[in-house]
Amino acid sequence: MTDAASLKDKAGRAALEYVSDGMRLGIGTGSTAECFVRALGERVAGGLSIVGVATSERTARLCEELRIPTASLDEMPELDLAIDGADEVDPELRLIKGGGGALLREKIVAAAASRFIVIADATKRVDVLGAFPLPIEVNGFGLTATYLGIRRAAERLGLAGEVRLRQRGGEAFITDNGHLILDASFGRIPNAEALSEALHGVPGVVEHGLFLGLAGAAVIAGDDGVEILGQ
Ligand code: ABF
Repeated sequence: MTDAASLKDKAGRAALEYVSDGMRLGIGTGSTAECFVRALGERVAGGLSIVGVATSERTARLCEELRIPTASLDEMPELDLAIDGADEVDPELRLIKGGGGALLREKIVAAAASRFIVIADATKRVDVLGAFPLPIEVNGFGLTATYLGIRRAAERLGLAGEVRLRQRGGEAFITDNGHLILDASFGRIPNAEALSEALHGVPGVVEHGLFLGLAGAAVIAGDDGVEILGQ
């Protein structure tokens, strides 16, 4: 049985196949994305010429440490490729992301790229999204009102479950964008598109972790090797 860390590394390294000289690259957050960044750093040290846009302060620091050239999305608003991890991947490449708290910048960067490729170990593959609690980034003003709006929107779709404020070290987790995150344990989400639309209609919701119609392919590393979903 291959351990998760080596599967993440395998997925991260396999994604290098999609990177070519001169690319404008969206670079994701999380441990699998970190494997990709470290492998990318080796290639940059070997002469690969790319410029990256980081999706979190943490990723930006790692790129700086590895001497990977970066720019802001404002400086480079059109990207050739984005590579990022995920918490769940379904057969149609719908994703749940945001376990790392970077979903807002990750979604903006993924949408700014001509091609978005997900990297993950095989444990992230699901038939139907929802076992992983859905991260919802909220403004924080009138938090309870937003919470109630989220619950009502979900209930109208037949979804219910605990919606918890994400904490870190006993304090509310604050995203790089100064927002809060509510993690919604709705269970199986049979119609992710309907839930996505409903959540975007709740005042106070800034963004959520359903990434729909964004990923063109997924590089999935399992015990039997690396599988490519999509193209
Ligand atoms: C980030 O990576 C998040 O969107 C996602 O939650 C996380 C997955 O983390 P890991 O790769 O560490 O499993 O992109």
